[in-house]
Amino acid sequence: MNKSRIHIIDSHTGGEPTRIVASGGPDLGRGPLTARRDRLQRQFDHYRSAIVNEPRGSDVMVGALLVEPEDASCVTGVIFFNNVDYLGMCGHGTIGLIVTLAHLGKIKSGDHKIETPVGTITATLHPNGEVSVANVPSWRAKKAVTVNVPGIGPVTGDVAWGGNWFFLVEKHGQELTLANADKLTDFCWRIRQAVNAQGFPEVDHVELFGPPAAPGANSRNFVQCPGKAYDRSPCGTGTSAKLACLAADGKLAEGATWIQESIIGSTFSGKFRWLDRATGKVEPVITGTAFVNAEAILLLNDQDPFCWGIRS
Ligand code: PYC
Repeated sequence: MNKSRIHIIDSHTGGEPTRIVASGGPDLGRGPLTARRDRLQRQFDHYRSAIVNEPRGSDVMVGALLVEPEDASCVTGVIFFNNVDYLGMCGHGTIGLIVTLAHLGKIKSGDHKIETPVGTITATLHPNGEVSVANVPSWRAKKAVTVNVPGIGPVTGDVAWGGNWFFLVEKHGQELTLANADKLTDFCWRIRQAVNAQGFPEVDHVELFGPPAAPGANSRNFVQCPGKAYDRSPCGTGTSAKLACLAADGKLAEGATWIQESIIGSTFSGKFRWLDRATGKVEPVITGTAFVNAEAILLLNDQDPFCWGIRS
């Protein structure tokens, strides 16, 4: 019997899980992270499924494979993935990654550069345990796009990049409560199909906004991830896309704080700095906390018919 072993460390960031692959993942060689992400997808996608899908994981789990960075000044490179595909960046996952590296004794408080397939970011571990992520440049690509959603009618939102592509909707008539999650899931999925069909095939996250419940928060969101699960955290890349839209609309000043609440009541704080007013590009900085909650060895037994996960 052939059993390979993968060392994983689980954490959650505002309720959203991250599974860091510390060792035992496939060897992707060297070179740009985009090429290594493509290699993972083409040749080793069964590892993604084995690590995050059932029976070891769940639709909510985000995986993160640590790889040697190209730039030696970076603490690591990372490729994020989920139940269906690969993510460009992941904000909650980066906060989980930093807390995990500290748990492993690999970093101390201070700034740490990390390579991702969509650019290098800087994460700061604060002495109080909070983590700030200075994300990749973010911007709004299109304001007020109206799509006709079958079974719903016209829905208007902005298309924005925050390390992943989002469709951000303010006016939707939905109640953003956890009890309503199934309905919100169906609602967002229909919107995504319509947005993809109507000229934005790259959009794979849908984000609804509504009034906050948490004291001091500016807004609550419901974020649907590419594989239909909803983000339990306020979504770092989604909050980055939101900050880009707020900046473009002049609704939030450079350096001012925005508190984004998730559907389960956890919060991130965000700020931005202008990179280029002409193109609307900002550098968002997202701050949150994560907790390591498991450390384990995954056993890949080639006699197990579901060794590589249940794939849809
Ligand atoms: O925090 O950026 C994020 C994220 C993306 C998907 C799930 N979480």
